[in-house]
Amino acid sequence: MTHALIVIDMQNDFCPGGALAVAGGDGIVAGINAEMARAGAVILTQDWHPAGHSSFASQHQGRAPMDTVLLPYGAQVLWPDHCVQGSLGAEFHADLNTDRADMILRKGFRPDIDSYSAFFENDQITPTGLDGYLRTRGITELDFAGLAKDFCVAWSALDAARLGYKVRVLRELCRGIDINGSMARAYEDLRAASVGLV
Ligand code: VGL
Ligand code: ZN
Repeated sequence: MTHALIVIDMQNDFCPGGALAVAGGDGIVAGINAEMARAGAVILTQDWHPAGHSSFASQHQGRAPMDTVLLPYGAQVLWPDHCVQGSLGAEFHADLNTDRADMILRKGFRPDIDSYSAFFENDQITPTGLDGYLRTRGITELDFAGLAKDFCVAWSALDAARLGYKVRVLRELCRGIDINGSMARAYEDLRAASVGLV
């Protein structure tokens, strides 16, 4: 078994009614559950921030959500408070089939650094451990689905390609935020990295 489905951040806060709602985010849950039946391994990621996380606009005087600031590791978009550890918003969507998951990977738990990608935090150096997990299981082919297409899904897929995995993004099983051209840029970057868009 060399294939895994990686489901990115299918959490209440990224679904309609949540703190950082992605339009139609809840509309892909059933399709993702169905896709799990075809997957060799299933891995879920969970955005998991401590209260007062540095990616929250509330922590930056005079800044609003969706502003970009410069943090020590580079540019960082500021978000509404979301996916706070232990909160209802951080829980997976109630209809997501979490029973099928071999592993749940939490990310974004360090107060001073955000982590869009499932592989590296936003400094693009600090590993989450997922690469080691996949390698030691002999998994080489990855399909990505989930939220948000232009941030955590795209960054994860790009890192996976860079790490040498055979990567596909299941376009219909993702939804995006699309701020400041982020969706067009994500598609450009994914195509340039030869990520399959299916
Ligand atoms: C995400 C913004 C902030 C995502 C997570 O899952 O795409 N986006 N935290
Ligand atoms: Zn986050």
